[in-house]
Amino acid sequence: MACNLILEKRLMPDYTLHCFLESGNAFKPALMLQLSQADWAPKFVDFMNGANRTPEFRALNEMGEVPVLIDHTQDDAVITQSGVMLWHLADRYDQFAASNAQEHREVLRWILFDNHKFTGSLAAYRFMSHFMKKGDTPEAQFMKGRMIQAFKVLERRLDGRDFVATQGVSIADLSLAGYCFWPEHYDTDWNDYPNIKAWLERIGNLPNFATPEELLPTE
Ligand SMILES: N[C@@H](CCC(=O)N[C@@H](CS)C(=O)NCC(=O)O)C(=O)O
Repeated sequence: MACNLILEKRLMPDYTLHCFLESGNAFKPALMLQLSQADWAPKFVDFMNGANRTPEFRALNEMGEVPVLIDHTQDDAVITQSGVMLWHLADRYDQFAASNAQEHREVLRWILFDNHKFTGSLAAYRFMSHFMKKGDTPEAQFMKGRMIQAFKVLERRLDGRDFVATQGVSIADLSLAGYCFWPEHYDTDWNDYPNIKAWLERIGNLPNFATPEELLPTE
């Protein structure tokens, strides 16, 4: 029995991430885990067939949202909201975090902007346009307008800066970059946003960077 327990512990990764490839929200913690060279495993959620709306999934996350991170090093703590995951992992690996109160406010400010305005509009427009093929509806066009406004905010912010919230890369950058590697899915050419393009190249050049396709499962 004790032997089995020890074996199970050895086979169990430190983290399980419930996720699927198309989810930029899942890519945010996946990228953080990858850049931290953490011991983690993805667990596929069949989102396109409604797996996130099942009672089993809601028992895990009452919000019915992907991603969900299980921290096996902390009594299988269930963590939802990618921003909370990023914060949790930054604490654990002591990198990409804020190092003083002012940076703390900046990192949080940009993660909130990302969740509400940037990812909030981009992911909705991408879903309507690329996946539902309903990009011409007034609702989709409204979201596209919000998305472009959010792009302009980020483009201006990155004028003369390498990263969004702190001098070096922080979890705010990882949050904002979550959906940025599929520009063709939301009619965007990053050449139109040279500061964002250069910032994405900086993120892509971080040691151990991997793409969503390399990190997230399709089945
Ligand atoms: N703010 C959340 C957003 C998560 C989210 O909206 N995930 C999508 C998949 S990428 C989802 O589960 N949507 C289901 C729904 O909105 O009901 C986060 O950052 O984790």
